[in-house]
Amino acid sequence: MNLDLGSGVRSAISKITGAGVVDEKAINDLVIELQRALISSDVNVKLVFEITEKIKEKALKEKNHPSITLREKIVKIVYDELVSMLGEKYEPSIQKKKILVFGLNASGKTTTIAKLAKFYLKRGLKTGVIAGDIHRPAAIEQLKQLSEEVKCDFFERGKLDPKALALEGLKTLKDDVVIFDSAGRSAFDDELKKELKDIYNAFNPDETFLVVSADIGQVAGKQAEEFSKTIPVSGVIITKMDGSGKGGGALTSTHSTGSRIAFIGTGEKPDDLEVFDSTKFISRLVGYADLETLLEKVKEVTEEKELTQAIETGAWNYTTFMIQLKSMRKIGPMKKIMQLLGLYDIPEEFMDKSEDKLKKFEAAVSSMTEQERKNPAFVKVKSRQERIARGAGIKPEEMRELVTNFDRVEKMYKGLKKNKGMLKKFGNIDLSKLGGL
Ligand SMILES: Nc1nc2c(ncn2[C@@H]2O[C@H](COP(=O)(O)OP(=O)(O)O)[C@@H](O)[C@H]2O)c(=O)[nH]1
Ligand SMILES: [Mg+2]
Repeated sequence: MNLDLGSGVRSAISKITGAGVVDEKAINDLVIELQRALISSDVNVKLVFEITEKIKEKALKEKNHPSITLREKIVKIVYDELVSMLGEKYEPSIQKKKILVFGLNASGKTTTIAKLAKFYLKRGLKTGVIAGDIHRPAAIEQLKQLSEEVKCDFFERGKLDPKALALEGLKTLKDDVVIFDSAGRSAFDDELKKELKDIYNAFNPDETFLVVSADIGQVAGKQAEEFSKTIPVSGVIITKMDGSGKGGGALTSTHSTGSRIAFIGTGEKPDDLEVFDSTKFISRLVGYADLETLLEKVKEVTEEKELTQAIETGAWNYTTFMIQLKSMRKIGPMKKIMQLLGLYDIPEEFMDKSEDKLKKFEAAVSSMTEQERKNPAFVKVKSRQERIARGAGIKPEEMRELVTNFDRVEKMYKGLKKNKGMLKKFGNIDLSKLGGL
């Protein structure tokens, strides 16, 4: 099964956001789906069970904050646990420095160096690269071409010994940022270890980046561990995140073996590099720009359900009324829909409420007490209306207008309820899809 991690995680979360009731079964469904998504992205099975066990425990035991729904709470728990699997955000220092890049053959070192050069150039630092892969004939030419493409300085001395090359390169290049492209091997052997140590001592880098391809999944962590026994690894760069189904394994194993992820490569072009930020990464994986948007989304879903319930039962209160007003504002020409349904007696004033009036209504509803919102009868009391209007900063007649409108809507839906056929017709319409009408 080739399950993309993002869609797997989204599908898992939908077991909660889309569930009729959030009960133990819904939580189990979420956990099973999440396990499936993570394992198929090559995340270590033991780690997956640890994480999902924690999610389950917190989801069932942790108390709800009064203003957060159970759904929101669970989504947030999942989000937090996923973020914790990946470690902290990397913050690249924008200053003069020497960077040594290393890793096995074809992991993406040379491509990544062009990306890094572009990254620092864009931030106003003069950048140059040293062609240190002297074992593969085409490697020097590849780096030369890339450096022309990103417009950074380039240094090579053919097959000169890498130690001498590092020293000469540093003397010749007068750049703020100097990046050394080292040779890989097909495996991590003694020859490579010795060469890396020599370069490290001669070049004396401020940062050392190990490049691994996402394709190797969990092996990334082991590799980082091995390399760091030879020279310090200040950060791991995981390339080919765009094309691999094993990215989850590469990311989590790197963090769990004690290395930090510095950048990720997301394509072959010099711009396809991202500073690694676990929070942003997970937000995107989950499918939302940030958690606030996520929570907002969850809220909307819940509101939609409440609204449907109010429509079906005819039991309105000021909370559902407000949701109704907001959703109508999104839909636009509600009148047209109503007419299509054969409902002509919608109060004109209600349909044509201006933005301004809507805001006033919203202000009024928010200065009601919870009790008033749930029991519209309370709002009929004049002294209460006066208090609400004062709290909302609106005129008493505007407050009365709100109450009148509420009564009309309630009556309309009660009428609809009697006409079951019509209600069914109405219920079958997916309001969210009518935005373009
Ligand atoms: N799709 C994709 N391809 C990449 C990425 N990084 C590198 N590559 C490709 O991987 C191959 C090996 O890259 P190269 O930089 O030559 O690896 P090196 O041997 O470690 O220097 C090349 O075909 C690159 O275009 C990436 O982030 N995404
Ligand atoms: Mg190379």
